Amino acid sequence: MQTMVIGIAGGTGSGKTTLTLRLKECFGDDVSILYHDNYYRQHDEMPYEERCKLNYDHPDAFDTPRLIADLAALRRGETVYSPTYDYTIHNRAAGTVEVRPAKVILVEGILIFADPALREQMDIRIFVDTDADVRILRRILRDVKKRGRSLDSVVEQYLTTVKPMHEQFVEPSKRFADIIVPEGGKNTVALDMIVQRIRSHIALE
Ligand code: UZR
Ligand code: MG
Repeated sequence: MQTMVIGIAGGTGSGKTTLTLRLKECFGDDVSILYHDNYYRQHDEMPYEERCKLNYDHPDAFDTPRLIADLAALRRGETVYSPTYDYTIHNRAAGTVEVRPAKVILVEGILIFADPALREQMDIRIFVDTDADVRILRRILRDVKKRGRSLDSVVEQYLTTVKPMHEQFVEPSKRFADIIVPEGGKNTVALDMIVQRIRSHIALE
């Protein structure tokens, strides 16, 4: 089986996860997903207050070699056990998720195009491009409702790390994209085109 790897990058709150989940809904078992966020490094020795202050928007925050190794294993037809992450405690969670080999592997994350070794593994690179004002509004709602944050902490984090790291690493990585999708999963024209491309790959395999 020839595996097709599709990278889905973009700033925080851009709509990457929505696009990824739409594609998964369309193709079921033919698509597997690796989330770079699940490969955030583990910081068990560090107290919670310290972990809150870490820079999670820098490429070094991730164990990218492990993600690359898992992607290689999937290509060889092996099932992998991806770590999981708990944003509410800023640390790796206890369980793992089983990720099975599939005709199409989606790799999702803000910084997946910033790492050359990872980037080279992708057959198609998609960058979800959404205005910063829309992204921060989405991020506030999401982090307060789903990631256990206060409004003040989201604003503080955005200004101290998220925005500067976006400008330094995420935005410049857009140059490596094959396709730029405005607004992510709600862009039905772009979604249809990507779906057609995946469908033709699946039909060939
Ligand atoms: P998405 N993040 C945290 O806030 N805490 C963590 O422990 C790990 C990650 C945030 C990270 C990044 N940044 O902006 C975001 N900060 O998760 C990426 N600060 O996730 O693409 O779903 O927004
Ligand atoms: Mg997301």
